[in-house]
Amino acid sequence: MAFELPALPYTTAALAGRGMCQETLELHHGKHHQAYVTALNGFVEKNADLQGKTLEEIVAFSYNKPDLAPVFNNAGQHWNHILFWQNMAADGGAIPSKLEAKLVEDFGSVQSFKDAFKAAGVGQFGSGWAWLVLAADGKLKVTKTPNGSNPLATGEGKVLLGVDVWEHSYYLDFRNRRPDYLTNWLDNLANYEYAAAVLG
Ligand code: MN3
Repeated sequence: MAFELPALPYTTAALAGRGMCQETLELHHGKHHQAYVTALNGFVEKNADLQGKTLEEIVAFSYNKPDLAPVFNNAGQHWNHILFWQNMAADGGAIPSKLEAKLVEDFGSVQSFKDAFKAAGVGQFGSGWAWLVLAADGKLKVTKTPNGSNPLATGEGKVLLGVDVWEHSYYLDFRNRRPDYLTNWLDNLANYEYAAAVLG
């Protein structure tokens, strides 16, 4: 069965008052994410090795295989964006107490977590993603990946939050100011309820 673009969990206008305008979401979801899904389906159609595999299996299978780099890029981006839409909310920014306690335990303070996350996003040269993951040692960690890669592929941990730092994610709202986009994302858009649910 072909992969499909998931519906957004809110309207394209829902985040406009929180620093992500309707046009950004229309283009990002309807054009960019759709293009990854369409490209991925095209690769699966032509490659029997990919058929019958879940998205997660295709990401793992194509990781670090130079001849499958286009497959990995599009499968990774499909996986990343499915997560990204869930990682934002119209009432984002509020951190549940259980997650807050874990952030304080592992980073020293909520602000230290935000500083580390923002530094990862700003420090990702070119396109990519910044992540909050639960690592195998049980600690929360911040990491970053280039282009379409993700912690599922690299094995860095279970993803609690991921933010898209490709320019298409913020250029209409923040122009070249990626640090401002990330500050706003953490304070007003991030769905910490989702992150807390993953933490369990
Ligand atoms: Mn994107």
